[in-house]
Amino acid sequence: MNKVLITGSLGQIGSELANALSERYGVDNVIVSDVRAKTCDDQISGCECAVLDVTDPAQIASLVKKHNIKIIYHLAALLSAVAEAKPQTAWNVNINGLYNILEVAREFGCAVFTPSSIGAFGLSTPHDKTPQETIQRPNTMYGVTKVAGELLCDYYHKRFGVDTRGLRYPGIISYKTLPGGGTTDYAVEIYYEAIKSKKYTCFLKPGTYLDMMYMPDAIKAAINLMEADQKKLIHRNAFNVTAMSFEPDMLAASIRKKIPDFRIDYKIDPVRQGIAESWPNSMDDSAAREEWGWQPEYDLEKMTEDMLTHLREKLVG
Ligand code: NAD
Ligand code: AKB
Repeated sequence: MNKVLITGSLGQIGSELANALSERYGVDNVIVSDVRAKTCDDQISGCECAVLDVTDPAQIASLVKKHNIKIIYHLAALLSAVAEAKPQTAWNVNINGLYNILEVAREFGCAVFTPSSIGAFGLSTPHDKTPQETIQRPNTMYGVTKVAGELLCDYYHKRFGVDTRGLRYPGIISYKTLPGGGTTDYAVEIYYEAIKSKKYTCFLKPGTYLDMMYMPDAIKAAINLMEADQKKLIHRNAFNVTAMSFEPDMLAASIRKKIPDFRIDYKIDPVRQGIAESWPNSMDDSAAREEWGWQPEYDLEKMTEDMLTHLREKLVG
């Protein structure tokens, strides 16, 4: 069994991917890592956890060598809102961190999974049914790093034969670990507030459509792509994947079916509203469906039911 390293493992996606990979490949074959040390609040159990700053190439090389790592799920990054607040740090972590991972992968023969994002698109991109291959002129630091990351991964595959693969994730919704400071975070916060106080003040305007996906589908997509036959992967580093597209009022209406007196109001954050308006309303993910069989399981109603059930257990007991 090839050993797997996850970077940024204590974040929203990494904490759930770590458990999924441990179940699939065995805890002894998964090494989790993050720039901060694991605490008892973190949701990861079982596997060895290392402190690893991806901006330090020597630390990455040493960990990969020590555990004979052959597959890296590279999740360490700053998300869109945080990256707008700290653009220099975002460049360093998102670009130099990725470059360091790819260099180590080249040297030690590792396959690399790197998530891109709907943030890789911009205002001049077609917003409806956004094609797999289209205009990518983002105006955020997050988007700049995501487009550059897609291209860098393509380059390492073509020039050095590194088995790089990636997805353009939409907003990911989950109940285990809170999101790390993105534009789509409202779609997680709203469920917490629905349980806690039956009301939510949304920072995006009604009518702001964005692609979204429930965490089990996001984890399934990453694993299925990494296990896919590489001969079939034409768009290997930047597959559009989506499960649903909605705007805040639709999400509130879905919650109201389960909590009838839930209310939503609005206090717009101009930074995150601007970012959201530059992103697709809905993506075309037919390349992922054709090349490696992508098929989401959760739609809005099924996700709402599952989110509310689990959050009730978590917050109310
Ligand atoms: P997150 O912010 O929840 O977690 C990122 C983790 O990276 C954090 O635990 C943080 O401590 C760690 N980190 C930060 N700097 C680091 C460094 N220098 N070295 C090592 N670790 C460092 O993010 P996430 O939501 O889990 O996202 C993971 C990946 O998926 C990112 O590339 C993100 O852009 C992408 N993505 C996420 C979403 C989403 O909705 N969550 C959507 C699209 C793409
Ligand atoms: C963010 O909002 O920054 C992320 C993303 C869609 O990349 N959730």
